[in-house]
Amino acid sequence: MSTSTPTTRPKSAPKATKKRAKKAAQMPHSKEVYQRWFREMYLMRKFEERCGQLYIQQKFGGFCHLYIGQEAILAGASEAIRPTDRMITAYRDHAHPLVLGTDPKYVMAELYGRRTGTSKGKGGSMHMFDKERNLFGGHGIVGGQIGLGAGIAFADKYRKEDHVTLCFFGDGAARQGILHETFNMAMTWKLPVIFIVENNKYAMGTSVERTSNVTDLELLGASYKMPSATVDGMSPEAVHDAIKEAAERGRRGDGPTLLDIQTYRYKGHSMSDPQKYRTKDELNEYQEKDPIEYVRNVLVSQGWNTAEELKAVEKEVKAQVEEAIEFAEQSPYPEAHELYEDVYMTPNYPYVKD
Ligand SMILES: Cc1ncc(C[n+]2csc(CCOP(=O)(O)OP(=O)(O)O)c2C)c(N)n1
Ligand SMILES: [Mg+2]
Repeated sequence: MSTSTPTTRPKSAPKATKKRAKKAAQMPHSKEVYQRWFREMYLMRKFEERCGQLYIQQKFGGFCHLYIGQEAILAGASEAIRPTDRMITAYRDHAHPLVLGTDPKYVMAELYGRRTGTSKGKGGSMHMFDKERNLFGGHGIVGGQIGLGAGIAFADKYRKEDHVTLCFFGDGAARQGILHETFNMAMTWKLPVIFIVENNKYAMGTSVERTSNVTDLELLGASYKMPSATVDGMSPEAVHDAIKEAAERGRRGDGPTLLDIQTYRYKGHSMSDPQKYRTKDELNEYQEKDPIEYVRNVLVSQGWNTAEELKAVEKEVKAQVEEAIEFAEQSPYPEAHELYEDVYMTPNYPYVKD
């Protein structure tokens, strides 16, 4: 099997990212943070590029929604929260466990439907969970996790624990009715939840403009007087700052925040999307702002790393991804009887009678 990967990296480092990196004489974060961001985002990107290839080779089935292009959101978010905080998201969820530190081999094994996967091979691409790292999935029902996210925050508030829940959903999910009921209750009860729209401009092939006369999603918080902001999702720093502020608000007991984070997915909605609804120019516009190239330029222009050192990091990450594939392919499938296990957590669940 070939290990060469198609790259979503622009051929030459785009001018825009160079300019952004050089302009900042004093960077807002330390060398270590930018180095971590580089490794993390490169891992998300390479892992997903390989997922795309493996899916086409029919190594695993089901759905496969790639996060490529949106990595700066998770890089910025993970730097702004505590390990005890919670995350919940939709089906575009392979990168979330990776940024939280789940070993890529368990994520890959889940994609392969193997028993060693994060959901014991019974969830697949859309249902990544990691209890230890407080990742509450991976949900396929568009918008379903909006209510669940508020529920997790409710539980934390009820137990007087100072965790914050990051509830991610798409621009399409933002149009679901559940958002309004949840926003109302979350504001009434001042729940420690951050509603994060990963606004990649499209819900499958439907643009934000085609969905509503209100295209500024930040305004969805207005009827509930929910503090809201629009954030540049191609900038890990901007995402970090917005989430840090929102997390502090939640922990202070001042309730939820809505963040409309502007991003872009370089690939189609899923693997079977001909992408007729958008232009190459639009894609190029965002690739010019590629967050991995931006962070690479920061590290090199600040003299924190040489280009060669970053190439060495890329090599390590690629090897890690290949190891994950190897692990997944060597792992067994679950047994048939396992279908009936892990369905309910509580043995004497009071609402289910034999
Ligand atoms: C309740 C429900 N309706 C429709 C679908 C089919 N569907 C799957 S993904 C999707 C688009 C959602 O887009 P968005 O929320 O913007 O997220 P993105 O895929 O862009 O990350 C739709 C309509 C679904 N899974 N669930
Ligand atoms: Mg979308």
